[in-house]
Amino acid sequence: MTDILAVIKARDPEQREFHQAVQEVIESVRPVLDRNPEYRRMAVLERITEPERVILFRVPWMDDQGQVRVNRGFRIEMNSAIGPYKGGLRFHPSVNLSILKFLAFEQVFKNALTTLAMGGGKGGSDFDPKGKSDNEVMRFCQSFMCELARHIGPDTDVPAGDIGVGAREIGYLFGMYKKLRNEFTGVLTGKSLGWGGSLIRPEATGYGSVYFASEMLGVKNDTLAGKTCLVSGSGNVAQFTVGKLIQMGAKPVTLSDSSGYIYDEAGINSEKLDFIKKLKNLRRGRIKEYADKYPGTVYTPVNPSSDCNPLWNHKADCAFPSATQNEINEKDAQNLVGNGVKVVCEGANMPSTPDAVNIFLERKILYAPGKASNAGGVAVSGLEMAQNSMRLSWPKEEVDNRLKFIMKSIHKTCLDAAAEYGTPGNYMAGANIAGFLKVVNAMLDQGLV
Ligand code: NDP
Ligand code: 2IT
Repeated sequence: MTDILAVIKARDPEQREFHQAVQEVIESVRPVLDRNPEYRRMAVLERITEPERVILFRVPWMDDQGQVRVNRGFRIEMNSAIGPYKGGLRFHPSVNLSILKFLAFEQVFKNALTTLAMGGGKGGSDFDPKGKSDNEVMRFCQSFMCELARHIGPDTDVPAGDIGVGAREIGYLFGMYKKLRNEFTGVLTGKSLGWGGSLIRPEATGYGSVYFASEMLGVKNDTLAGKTCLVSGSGNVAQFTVGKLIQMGAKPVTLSDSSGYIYDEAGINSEKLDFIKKLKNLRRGRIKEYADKYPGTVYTPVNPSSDCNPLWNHKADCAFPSATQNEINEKDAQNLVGNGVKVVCEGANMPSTPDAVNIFLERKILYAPGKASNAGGVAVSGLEMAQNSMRLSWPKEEVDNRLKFIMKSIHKTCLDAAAEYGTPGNYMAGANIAGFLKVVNAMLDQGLV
C-alpha cells in the first residue's frame, strides 16, 4: 500500500497537500483492505485517489483601470459514485491543483458521511478577492462562470462557497449561469434566501462543528457550558462557531485573520460578534480593529519567522481551528495539550498537520477531523438541493433539527466504524473508514467505469 502513495507522489511530486490527505486515508483503511482482499484486486485505492475529471481553464477579466488580468480556474470532479459532484469553490492566491485535489478528496469522504446522496468535487481560482471592488469581483465571477457553466448542472456538479467565496460571489456566479442556460435551477448552493437559498446554510458549518464537539463531550458526560474556547479565522465558519459557542454557554476568546489574531480574555459576546460580522462581511476590514474597539484585548500580528502560532498557546478547554489547512503544527499541538485543551474540533479542512494529529491521538484527547466535524456546511447544502428540487423551503427549526440529527449521526458513524476496525474512540480512523466503505461499495456496484 505504501506503493500506491509512492506512485501518486512520483506522478505529481509537487502536490504535497494532496499526498498528505491521501496518506492519512491509506493508513486508516489498511484494516479494511486486510479484511477484504477483493478491494485490492479491484484497485479501489488507485481509483478513489484519481479524479474522475480535472478541468483547468483561463479566466480573463478587466480591472477597474481597464487593465486585462488573467487568472486560472479549476474544477476537480473527484468522485460521483454516490451522487452528483458537490463541493465548494475557493478564491485565494494560494489555490493550485494540489490544494484543490486535497479538498476534493476530503470532500468525497465528508459527503459520504452526511447520509445524503452527494459525490465529491472542489474548484476555485488563484484570484484574490481582497482589495477588489464589487465590480471587479462581479466581472471575475462572470468570466469564471462562462467556462464553468458547461461542466456543471443541478444533477451533474453543484458548487458552493469556501474561502473567498460567500453570498456576494455565489450571487454573481448564479446570475451568469442563469443567463447562459436560461434556466433557474439549484446549480449552486449557498444562495441568498430570496432566490432559492436555505435557512441555516450560512450558519451550518460553524453550528455543525459546535454540535459535533458537544456530541464528543457528551460521550464523557460533559458539556460545552463554561468551556474556554480558542477559535481561529474570522470568516463564515469562525463567526458561526463563535455564535453557537456563546449560545451554549461557552467562552470563545480568540479570532484571527491572515494578518494576526485577537485574544479577548473577557470572552467574545454577542455584541462583539455583531461588530466582527459587520467588520468582516460588510466593511471587509481586518481583525486588528477589534482590539482597537475593545480595550483589554491583545492583538498579535503574524510573525512569519516563528515556529508556532501563539493563538494556540493560551489556557483553554477546546480549540476550533476554522481558518485554513495546516494551521496547527506539531509545536502548536504540544502547546494546546500543554495548556489543558481536551477537545480539538476542526471547522477548517485539514487544519492540523500529520504530526499534530499524532499528538492528539497519542494524548487521547477528543479530536474531530474536519471531514466529520465541518460536514454540516455541505449537509445543509444537500438540504438546499432537496428544497430546490421540491420548490419549497423549510422553516429554520426544521433545517436546524435536520443539521443536528446529521451531526449526531456522523458522530455515531465515526465511533461505530472506529470500534469495528480496532481503533475505538479514534474519530479520524472512523471517518475515513466509514466514508471509504460507502463510496467504494457504490463504485464496485457500478462496475469498472
Ligand atoms: P472565509 O473566506 O469566510 O474565511 C476564511 C478565514 O480564514 C479568514 O479569516 C481568512 O483571513 C482566514 N484565512 C484564510 N486563508 C488563510 C491563510 N492562508 N492563513 C491564515 N488565515 C487564513 O472562509 P470560510 O470561513 O468559509 O472557510 C474557513 C475554512 O473552513 C476553510 O478551511 C474551508 O475550506 C473550511 N470549510 C468551509 C465551509 C463553508 O461552508 N464555508 C464548509 C466546510 C469547511 P483573511 O481574511 O486574512 O484571508
Ligand atoms: O469544504 C466544504 O465542505 C465546503 N466548502 C462546503 C461545500 C458545499 O458544497 O456546501
